[in-house]
Amino acid sequence: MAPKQLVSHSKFLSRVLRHQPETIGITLDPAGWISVDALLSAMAEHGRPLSRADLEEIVRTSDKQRFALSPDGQRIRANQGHSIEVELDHAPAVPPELLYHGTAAQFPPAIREQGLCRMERHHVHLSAETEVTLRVGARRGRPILLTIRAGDMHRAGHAFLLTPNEVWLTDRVPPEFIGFPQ
Ligand code: HQG
Repeated sequence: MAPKQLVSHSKFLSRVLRHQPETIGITLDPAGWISVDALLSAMAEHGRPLSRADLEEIVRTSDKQRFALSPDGQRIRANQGHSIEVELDHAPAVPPELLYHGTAAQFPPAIREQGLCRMERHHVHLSAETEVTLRVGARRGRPILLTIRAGDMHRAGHAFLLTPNEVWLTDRVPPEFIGFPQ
């Protein structure tokens, strides 16, 4: 499948598996899973035919591993980024001392006041690396890298979850744990 088509299908899958399953008449289970058969037939009915092989290619090649297939290959879900209510059962984990969050230059004044909030998503997304993280910030303006004292947060009782694709999730980051660039 052409890269452009892959990206278009991947965006569509993000929308139905994270935000609006009802637009193609599907319902996700409480952990966000849907059977691959049900998904593919609903997509076909809504003018988005996709073969199982192409779906598997999208899962395999998604740059951020946005989707996961169940071990038996019968079900699929988004790994993170949901706005609908799902219980992802990602593993609670002890974070490294420092994690990073990429944001854009216009946001730090509000973030200094409120900390990092999950906005439309379920969690605040943090990362142990800086390169991709800066690119995440660049989606919304001039990128700014925030340094999060995750070890201190954890010792203060904040829970962290680690997704299979190494995204660290937490409910919020209070301002006192955030380092801003000079
Ligand atoms: C900012 C995408 C003002 C926050 C990306 C961010 C990532 C605040 C934006 C993944 C704030 C929310 C996650 C506050 C947070 N005041 N602004 N108090 N608290 N913000 O997209 O972390 O393509 O919901 O800094 O590439 O940018 O979906 O989160 O700029 O990996 O797979 O509010 O989503 O991946 O934006 O991105 P988002 P994010 P996918």
